[in-house]
This record gives sequence, C-alpha cells and structure tokens, in this order.
Amino acid sequence: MKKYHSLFSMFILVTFSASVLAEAEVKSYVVTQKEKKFSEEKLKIKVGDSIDFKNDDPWFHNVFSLSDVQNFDLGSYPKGQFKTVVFNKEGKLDVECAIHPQMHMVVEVTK
Ligand SMILES: [Cu+2]
Repeated sequence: MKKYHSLFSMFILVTFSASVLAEAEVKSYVVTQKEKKFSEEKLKIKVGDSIDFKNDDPWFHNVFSLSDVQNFDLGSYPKGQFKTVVFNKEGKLDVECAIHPQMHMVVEVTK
C-alpha cells in the first residue's frame, strides 16, 4: 500500500512538472504605447508567444500590422486598455498605429 502511494505521488509530481515546463515555453510580453511611442523599437520573440499591446497615453491608439507574416488590426482603444496578439508564424512584422503614423516597431518571431 505504501509503495502504491509513493508511485502515485511521483506520478502527480511528474505531471505537474511537465505542465509547468510546457507553460514556461510560451511567453507573454507587454508592449506599452506611451508618449506616442511603442515601449520597444524591436522585440524578438518565439513562435507561440504573445504580446499585450497596452495603451498608456491619455488618448486613443490603434495597433495594426500589414505584414505578410501575420496581419492584424486591433482597432483603436483608450488609456489603460490592452489587446493581445499571439504570434504563430516565423518572420518579421512591422507594427504601427493608424492614428499616429510615426509610431512603429518591429516584432521578430523565430522558432
Ligand atoms: Cu497612436
């Protein structure tokens, strides 16, 4: 009975470790928009990672990319709000704001 119990504990431990490792492989980043700038000019991430684009300015910002790798348009949103993009393909993306054409950043997604 004791042996059975320790095997069961080990199974739980292994299952738990595996799920923690799997979670650690995919990262979540935060890029803020402040004073009409993205907080990162260039961000290198891995396939499967995500970025929360957060507006930290008192006015609206938009976030979009016309990149062939992955194009998206998060629309416009006010201070304090964020929207998340999961990057599923390898490549370089230009990310911009439709309201402020000078705002630009590059996301580089690698395997
Ligand atoms: Cu903007």
